[in-house]
Amino acid sequence: MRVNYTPWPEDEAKRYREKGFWLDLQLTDILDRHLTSQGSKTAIITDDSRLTYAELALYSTRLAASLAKRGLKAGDTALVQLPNDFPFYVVYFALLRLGVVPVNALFNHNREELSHYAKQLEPKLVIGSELQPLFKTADFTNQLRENEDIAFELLVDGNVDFAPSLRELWLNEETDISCVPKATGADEVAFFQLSGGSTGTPKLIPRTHNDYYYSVRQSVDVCEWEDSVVYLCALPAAHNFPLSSPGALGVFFAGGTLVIAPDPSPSTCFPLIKQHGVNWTALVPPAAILWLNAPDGAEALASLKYLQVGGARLSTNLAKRVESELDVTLQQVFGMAEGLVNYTRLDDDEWTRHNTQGRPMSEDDVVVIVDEDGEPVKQGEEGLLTTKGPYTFRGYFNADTHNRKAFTDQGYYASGDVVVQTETGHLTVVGRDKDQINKGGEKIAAEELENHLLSHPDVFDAAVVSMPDELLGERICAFIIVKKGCAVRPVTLNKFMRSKHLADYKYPDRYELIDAFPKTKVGKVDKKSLRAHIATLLAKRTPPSRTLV
Ligand code: OOB
Repeated sequence: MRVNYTPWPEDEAKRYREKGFWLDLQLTDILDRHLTSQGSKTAIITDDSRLTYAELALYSTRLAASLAKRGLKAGDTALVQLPNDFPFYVVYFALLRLGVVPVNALFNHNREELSHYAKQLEPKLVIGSELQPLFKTADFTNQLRENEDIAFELLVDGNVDFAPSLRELWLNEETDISCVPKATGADEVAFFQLSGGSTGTPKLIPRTHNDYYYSVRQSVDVCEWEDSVVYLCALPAAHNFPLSSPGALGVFFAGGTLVIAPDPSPSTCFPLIKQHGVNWTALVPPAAILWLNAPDGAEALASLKYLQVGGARLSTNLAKRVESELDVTLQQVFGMAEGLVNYTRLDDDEWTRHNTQGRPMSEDDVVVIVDEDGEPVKQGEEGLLTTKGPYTFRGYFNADTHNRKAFTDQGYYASGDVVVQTETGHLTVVGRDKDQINKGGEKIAAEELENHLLSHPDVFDAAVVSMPDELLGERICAFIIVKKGCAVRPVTLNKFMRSKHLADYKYPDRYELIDAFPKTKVGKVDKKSLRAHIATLLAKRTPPSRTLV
């Protein structure tokens, strides 16, 4: 095992192989299987370029060869941050070919998140884009090398004088592609997914070739994709939803065409859908609301047959509106980067499509809904979702202590979602028992923000909770107890938080002064009552605290 991970128990691994779930194939097979029959078909369309399957395969092989020449080898790790554009996939497949294991940071991740991943992974390779200010100059990567005491190769997509240009490496026709070493085992970690997390430090999720390839094939099967699929990727490319549910990898597996949008706004997406005859896409609920509110939606979306919505709860009311106003069939998707993905099926009845978030995609997904003591609840009662299966991971990377909490004694992953299961096995997400905010599909760990807030000299204590928001579903409210004799203003706190260089979506949207936190019976901060408190203030339209004293 080159990159360390918690393997599946042997008997389960054996069953997944016997059932044909695990094929012992590399993820690169997703691409390479098409080369003889449809190499000349368009695989990717962006605003200003088109790539055939053959080009995507060739570019990724050339890049792999040139990285091998630079000394990178199977088992090395990489930190990659690229925007929604075709280089993301060239790099993804190049690293898979070499067995270099990347974490694909989201494009809005900032200095803090990237440094954190680098610290965990000690990457031998960093790839960035000049569209991201951190990679416009050498400062950030120099600091990274120094602070974390690591040495890595740096490639930048763009024209900078301190690093080689990424694209030139794959455009170089002189590259000797015979030097790409043979693929590594399908039981190896292929790449890391990012966890939304509920702890102070975001955790990495090792995904193997076997488990991920199965999740892609099974997703394609459930969605009945064929080579006629034209899918628009408008959500961040690295996210599990548009990458594999069935997402871009599903498109490549099915032999379809991937259209890439830089963002999910109607003004960006509608013309692309019209121009390229897009028939499938995936959105988070806030983007679906924007689409509903845009003029001429149904007309612009004439070619669109199916709209997936997931990442956060979609209300029944919105689910109905999506189908009636956009004239599409809705597919709800309730998934997690850790594994389990639930889909409503294309032939599910209207009630199921509008009121549930789907059912597990694999016959071997085991879902057990339990109460607070870990005892299974009766069918139809709400409880905590625990799960295991052929593509659900068995442990976060290098996080033994956290893993003991994240898994039950029987080895089931406890996702922290409160769900109800129907008789048909469909799940409705009714709440959450994890210290996380879900801001329109972006997950924020309360503890991560609390730690930053606590480092302010005038802050005595901090508790971060979600507050309701019409568009995003939830936003972030930070309750603050100020130290005796001190006074701070929300603007100062906001400035202080900005100096931490976090991803934009993580900054608190509101700060509230409080004298003391309400406590639960066992003496913990009672976040439920803080959430109720801020919801009441919002309902009464009470303006936020001006000064926290
Ligand atoms: C997807 O993955 P993550 O890892 O960003 O977030 C997982 C969490 C779930 O545990 C749940 O709390 C929430 O996001 N979630 C939903 C949901 N889909 C995800 N909550 C309510 N309704 C839904 N439809 O978000 C993800 C991964 C693959 C496919 C789709 C979404």
